[in-house]
Amino acid sequence: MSSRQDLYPSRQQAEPQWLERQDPVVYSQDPAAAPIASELIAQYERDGYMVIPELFSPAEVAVMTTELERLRHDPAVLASDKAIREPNSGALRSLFEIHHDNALFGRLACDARIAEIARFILGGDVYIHQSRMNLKPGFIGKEFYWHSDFETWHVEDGMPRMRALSCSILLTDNDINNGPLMLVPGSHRHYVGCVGATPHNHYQYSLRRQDFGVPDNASLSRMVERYGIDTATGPAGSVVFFDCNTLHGSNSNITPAPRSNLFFVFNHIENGLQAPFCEQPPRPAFVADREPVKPLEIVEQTYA
Ligand code: 6CS
Ligand code: FE
Repeated sequence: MSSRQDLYPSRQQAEPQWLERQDPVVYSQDPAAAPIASELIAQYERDGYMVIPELFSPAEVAVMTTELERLRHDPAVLASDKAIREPNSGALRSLFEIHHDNALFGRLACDARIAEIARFILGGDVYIHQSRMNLKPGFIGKEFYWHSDFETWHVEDGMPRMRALSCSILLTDNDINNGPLMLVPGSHRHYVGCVGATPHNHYQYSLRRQDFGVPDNASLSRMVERYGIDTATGPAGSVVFFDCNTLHGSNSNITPAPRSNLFFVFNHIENGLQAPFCEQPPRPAFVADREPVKPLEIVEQTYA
C-alpha cells in the first residue's frame, strides 16, 4: 500500500463508507464570465449536471451520425480492443478513444461550444481524459448500472481530485423510454466508498457490465430517498454535462428507437493521472489517457 494521501478511498474497506466531497464543483469564481447563462452554471453546481438543448444543429448531428454509422460497421473497428461488445448479443456497446482515432470526433472534442464550458467549470486548461461513443440499439441495448465515474477514475486510473466532467452529445432523441441517462441530483457532494477489491483486468468486464465500484443497495436507497432521480432527456443535438462524481446509470432499451451518444471527458490539466489507488496496474491508455498531457486547443467551428 502506498503512503500517498488518498482523499477518496474506495474498495479498501469491509463496509461502505460515505465521505464528503473535498473539492469544488464549479472552479471559476465569476459567473458573469461564463460562456453560458449563469442560471445553468448554478443548476450544474446544485444538481451535478445540466442539459443544454440543441447545442448542435440537425445538420451537424447528421454529419456525426454518418460517421458513427460508418465506424460501427467497419470490421477493423469492430476487431479493435477499443470496441466493447455487449455480453450476449455481441453488438457494439462502446468505442473508446474516438477523439484520437477519428478526425471528425477529434475536432469535436476541441469545439468551443463544449470545451469552453468545461474550461469554465473546471477553472482553466483542460485535456481529454477519455472519449467514446455509446450505442444502445433498439430492442437489445443493455443498461449501465449505477456508478460514480470518479470512483473508477480515482481507484483504477489514479485521478487524484474531483476536477473532471463528462460531456454527452445526444445523436438520437433521448426520451424517457429509450434508456436515457438517469442522475441523482446532489449526489456529487458525497463520495460512496465501495466494497470489494478491484480484480485483475477489471476493465475487460466492467465496460460491459460493472460489478465492482458500484455503490451498495443501502447507499443507493439512501441517496435516492434524499435526492430522487432525474432523467436527462432531449432532442438529438442536445448536450448533457455532468460532474465526475454524480451518481448515474441508465436502463436498457427495448423500444425500436436507438439511443446513441458521444462522450468526452474533460479533466483539468493539473489533475493528471497518478498511479492507481488500488493494487492493480493502470488501465490501458485508450480508456484513460496518461501521456504527459497538454492543454486542448479550443476552436470555434461547425460541421455541416
Ligand atoms: O470505467 C470507465 O471509465 C467508464 N465506465 C462507465 C460505466 N462509465 C464511465 C466510464 O466511461
Ligand atoms: Fe459513467
